[in-house]
Amino acid sequence: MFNFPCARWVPRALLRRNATRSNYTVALRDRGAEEQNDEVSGRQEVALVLAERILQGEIRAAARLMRDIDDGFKSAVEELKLLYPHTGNASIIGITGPSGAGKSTLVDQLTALYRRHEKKVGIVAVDPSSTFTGGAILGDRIRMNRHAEDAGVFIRSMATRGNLGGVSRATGDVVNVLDAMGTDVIIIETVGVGQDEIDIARMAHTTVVVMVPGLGDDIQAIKAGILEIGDVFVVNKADRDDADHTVHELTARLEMDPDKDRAWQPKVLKTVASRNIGIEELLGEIEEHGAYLHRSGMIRHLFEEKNARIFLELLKERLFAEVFGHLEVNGRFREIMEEMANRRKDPYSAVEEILAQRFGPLSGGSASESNPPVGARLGEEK
Ligand SMILES: Nc1nc2c(ncn2[C@@H]2O[C@H](COP(=O)(O)OP(=O)(O)OP(=O)(O)O)[C@@H](O)[C@H]2O)c(=O)[nH]1
Ligand SMILES: [Mg+2]
Repeated sequence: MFNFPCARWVPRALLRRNATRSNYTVALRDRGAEEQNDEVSGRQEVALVLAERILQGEIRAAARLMRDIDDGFKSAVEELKLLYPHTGNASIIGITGPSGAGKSTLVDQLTALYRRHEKKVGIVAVDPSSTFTGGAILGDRIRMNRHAEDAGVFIRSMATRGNLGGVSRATGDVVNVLDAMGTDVIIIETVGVGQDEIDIARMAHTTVVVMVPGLGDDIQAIKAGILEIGDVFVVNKADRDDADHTVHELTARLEMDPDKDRAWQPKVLKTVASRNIGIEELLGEIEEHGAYLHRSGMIRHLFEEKNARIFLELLKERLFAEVFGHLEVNGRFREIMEEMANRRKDPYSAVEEILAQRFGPLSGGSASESNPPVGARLGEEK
């Protein structure tokens, strides 16, 4: 029922010890050799130098760490700890919108433009609804093919896997790897439908919501959430007749926003991504929003919110794993389920007992009364 990834947890002290022993000969082995020598100790030594290599901008090391993140290897966490001090420099742009709206085409064009400005670009294409071999992801790769040979562009696809913390955490980790590697601009593409996508969009400093003509008639049906997260709106496929109608509808809908007096007023732009029309204006508006974030101090607020979210999520996850792991191993979970089924134990007392056993007497009586769960509080923030 509960699936914890079978990660190879490596004690930190051990990693440190190996740190002094390891050298670049180990690091420079190719992937095949690394896999053959995939004993826990072998992987640690290789893993250990990944962060160093990433900080020197080595793409292959970054790709390797991203695979480890995807596979849920806990050694990846050690690398992420080393990289964290070097993050916080990249501009992070989220591109979201319905399937087939032309997001990847837009990302491809934006990337070409950023490259002309000599910016290093990282692209993370996330498809939470697809399995790993999803065609959409392959499509993303193909559409961005022209950047494949460019060392200044790094493309990574993410899908829902058995990750601890889910696709949104893994995406955040991948973004941090790119950031630490010295990537100037990181573009995250998601299909904007569910909570996962909204969580991912909240990682971005600037979120671009992509719509297409025809959605205009249906605009009431567009999830309010999507409108709230947009800093810039794009009506792509503006080569179609009804583009102006959609722009009009979207603008009207944004004006109904109760927060419309906020300092940043999202604009609605038109693009024809497939013909590279409107891309410079879009990039200009993204930069304008970035400048606004810095000018107004909002960027600090974004970082604080993001940091709080990540910290609380991790804390929740680790506490849960810490407590539940024991319960499952010693069979206590089963017993509690039986006691509850027989009405001999209520869930409130069961949880309080378990927590008291693990952490000592609880302060302030029932946790559920005095302290709303962190997740609930976090959810209320927005
Ligand atoms: N007519 C027209 N077609 C476009 C435009 N932009 C993209 N397309 C086409 O629309 C199709 C979908 O484009 P993608 O870039 O893959 O769209 P996407 O939003 O990334 O799709 P998913 O990742 O599957 O959600 C492709 O066939 C593109 O060539 C445009 O401005 N006009
Ligand atoms: Mg796409």
